[in-house]
Amino acid sequence: MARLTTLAATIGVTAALALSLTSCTEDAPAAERPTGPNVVTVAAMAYSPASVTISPGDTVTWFFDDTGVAHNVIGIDAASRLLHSPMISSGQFSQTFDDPGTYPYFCSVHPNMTGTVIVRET
Ligand SMILES: [Cu+2]
Repeated sequence: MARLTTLAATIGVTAALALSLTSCTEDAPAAERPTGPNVVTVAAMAYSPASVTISPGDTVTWFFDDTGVAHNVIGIDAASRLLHSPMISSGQFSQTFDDPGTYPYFCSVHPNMTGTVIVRET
């Protein structure tokens, strides 16, 4: 009897999953998260991952997806010369890093949102 109940539950979950997959709405397509290894998602009041390590010449892309809350990417100290994105609630911002070093940044309206780009030595 217990086995039957488990089986029924499994079928129920599978059916629910199939239903949710087919009921995706087609209107107002959400922006697709860019693919690639150096993408930082800006959501839930945080940068994720908060730290990315890249090689010189690599580009980091921030994908803004925080349900309408606008954020930016502003470099701290020396990094401020390189990192200054617009304040946006959707879309993306990319920056190429040519020089090895550590580039800390934050969101100027939510200073507890912080992240770091580390450009390794060649
Ligand atoms: Cu913010």
